[in-house]
Amino acid sequence: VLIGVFDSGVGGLSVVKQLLKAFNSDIIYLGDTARLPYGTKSKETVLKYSIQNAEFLMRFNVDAIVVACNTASSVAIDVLKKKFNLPVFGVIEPAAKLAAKFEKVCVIGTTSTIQSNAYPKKIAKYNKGCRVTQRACPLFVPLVEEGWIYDDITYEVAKRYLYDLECDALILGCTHYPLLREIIQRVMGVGVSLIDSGEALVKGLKDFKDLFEGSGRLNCYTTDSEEKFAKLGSMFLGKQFNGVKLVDLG
Ligand code: DGN
Repeated sequence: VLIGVFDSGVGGLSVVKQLLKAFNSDIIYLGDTARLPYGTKSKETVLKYSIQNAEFLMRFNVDAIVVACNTASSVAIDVLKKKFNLPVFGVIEPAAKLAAKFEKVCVIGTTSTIQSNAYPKKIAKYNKGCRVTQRACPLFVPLVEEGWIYDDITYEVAKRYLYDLECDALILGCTHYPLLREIIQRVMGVGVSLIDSGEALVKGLKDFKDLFEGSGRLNCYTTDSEEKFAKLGSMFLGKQFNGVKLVDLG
C-alpha cells in the first residue's frame, strides 16, 4: 500500500513525520517548492497546482492521497475527491472537528486559508454555536524557513499577530506552525489548547489503519533545488534524509 502526500513545499513533512510515527506508512511525497508559496496565490491557481500534484502522485499508483497543505486543502479538497477515484484526505476537517468541541475557537493560517473560510465552515458543520475568530499570520512561514524557531524576533511577531485573540482553542492551520508551538503557547497562555492540523488528521486516520500501515519507506520529489529541500525538510521531518529527486511538472 502506497500513500501519496503533497504540499506546496517542505512543510507537509511535518504531517509525514506524524504518519511515520503512527503507522510507518510507505509514502511518495511531492513538495512543489518551485511554485510556493501557495498561501498568497488565488484559489484558481492553488486548485490548478493541486490537481497537477495529485496527477503526478497517481503515476505511482498510490492507494490514497493526503493533502498535507492547509492552503491546498482549503480550496481543493472537494474537487480532488470528485476527480480522483481513491480516498483523499485533507488537514482541515479533522482539526475543525476537534475544535468544534470548544466554545471559542481561533484559527491561524496563511492569507489564502483564512480568506477561504474553510475552517469556520467546517467547524459550523459540527457545532453551529461555536464562535470562530480567524487571523492570517503570513510572516510565520518565512520565519520558520529561516530556522528562527526559538527567536526573540519570532516571539515579537507572534505577540503582534496574536495579542488580542481570546479563545479556548487555537487551530495551527498551516504546516509550518507546529514548529512555533512553544512560542504561540507562550503568547496565548497555558489555558488555550493548541490543535495541530497534521496531528488531528493522523489521529482521525486510525479507522483506515489497513490503508496507512507500512514499512516506513519514504521517497521525496521536489520541483526545485534538491539540496534546499533536503536541508529544510529535515527540520520538519525531525531527521536527515537523502534521495530527494527533482521533477518538472511543467
Ligand atoms: N503549506 C502551506 C500551508 O499549510 O498552508 C504553507 C506554506 C505556503 O504555501 N505558504
